[in-house]
Amino acid sequence: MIEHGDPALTTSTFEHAGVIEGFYGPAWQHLDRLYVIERIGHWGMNRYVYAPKDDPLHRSRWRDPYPEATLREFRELVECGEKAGVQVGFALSPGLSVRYSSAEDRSSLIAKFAAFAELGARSLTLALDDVPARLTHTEDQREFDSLGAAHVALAEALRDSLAASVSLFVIPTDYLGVEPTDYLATLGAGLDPQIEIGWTGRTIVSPTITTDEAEKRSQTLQRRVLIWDNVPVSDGSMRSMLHMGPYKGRDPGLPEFASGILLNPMEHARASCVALHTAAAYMADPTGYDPESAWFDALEELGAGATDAFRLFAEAHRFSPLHPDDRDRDLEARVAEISVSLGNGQDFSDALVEARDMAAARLGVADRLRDRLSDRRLLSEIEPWVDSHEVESRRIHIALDTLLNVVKDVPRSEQVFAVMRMQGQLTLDAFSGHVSYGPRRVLYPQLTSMRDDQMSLGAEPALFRDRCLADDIIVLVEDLALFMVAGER
Ligand code: LTM
Repeated sequence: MIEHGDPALTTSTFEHAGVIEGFYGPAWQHLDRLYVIERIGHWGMNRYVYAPKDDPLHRSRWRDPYPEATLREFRELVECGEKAGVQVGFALSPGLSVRYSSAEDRSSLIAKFAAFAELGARSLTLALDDVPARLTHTEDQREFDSLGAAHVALAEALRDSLAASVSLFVIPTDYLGVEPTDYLATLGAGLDPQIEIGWTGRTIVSPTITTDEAEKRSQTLQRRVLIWDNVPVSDGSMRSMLHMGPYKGRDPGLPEFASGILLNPMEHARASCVALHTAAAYMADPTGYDPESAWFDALEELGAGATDAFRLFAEAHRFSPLHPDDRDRDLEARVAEISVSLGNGQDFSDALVEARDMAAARLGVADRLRDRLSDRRLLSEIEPWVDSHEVESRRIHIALDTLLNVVKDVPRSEQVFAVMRMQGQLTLDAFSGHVSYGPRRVLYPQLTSMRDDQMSLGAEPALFRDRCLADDIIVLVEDLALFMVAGER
């Protein structure tokens, strides 16, 4: 861990550059929050927002005050941020139960936000995402023309209660998509231009975010957008995934139409730092950003003690909507060489030996990480995937090793027994539900709208099936080995 006072490497071109801890599932531990705030400050980011969906006092029980002990921890976060150059802010998400027309509810919300401001928080967030997209209480339907009007009234009351030095972010209920909605037009026209309004891109986990899309949304909102980027988050239907690829697919021109980017991380704080480190490099220099060299730098730093093993491990955990083709690029390239040579009737034995040796190197990754990775909290976060990586690496190794035995000039019986032995060995390894080398099946929440009448999945690839590289290699070996032992010699 770096010492406080370690200077930031770079600064961001965005006014707001950082992290919003806004995922579903177990929230980070205090110690990890301190670590991330320190690190992102060092990498040049300047914002952290506390908004964990499953903290009841943030969302379902938003009216109840935080206990003293939690407020003490929050103060520590603010102080840590001050030393690291990171403004620490807090969010509340009252939309599941708030009565927008109730003076009492408005006062409770304002008072709870005021407690954050007293701790020294300089940015506060009203999170109205994932709440009913219509007014549900009769008294609200009587008082407001629309949900948008109710949200404007609440946000404006909050803005009026805060000192001018405190920034206010609003995460709207329509937070994704590019086309205007009446709701967004109401927010754009009604909210003080100083209030930032969030947007996740054209879907929830946007594979790319273009300057044109940001421009369009900023026109509707009558201000630059604040991007809530659902990278590298892995909650809900994505929990089997570990997203360790570099930040990618964000246009260099975004600063013109986006005031900032806040990344929503995984529940695994330390593992999220691979994406955060690379995103900091993008935000420091969107035009010169090179995802692969930024990724290399991130792995060097975070994988200290076992960098080579950490790189091989991360390589097998890049798959996500940002990297839908990445399963383990070097290994995959070598296996593709075998297929191509085979198709052309050429000798593939060198490529096969190389691929088998690559599998052997991957088989040693688990032990090397367990023995040598310096960051033991990182190791414990990734441990289930270290296990699945070991299981899948063994399956790949068994398959390629079998093929090497089959292609040798040995008695037919040895070839046949090698194929039969392989089937026995492969079925011994149980799958764990944690994904390495690409998913067998995963559903990404790629919604196209938050409106009941327009909601659908599917404009972006959402369901990824049969993408496991280990399975692909086994199928290739099975087909080839069975073909070779089937015919006349
Ligand atoms: O993205 C937003 C604005 N809200 C939620 C997040 O809390 C959640 O973590 C992500 C990913 O599942 N999706 C959301 O819709």
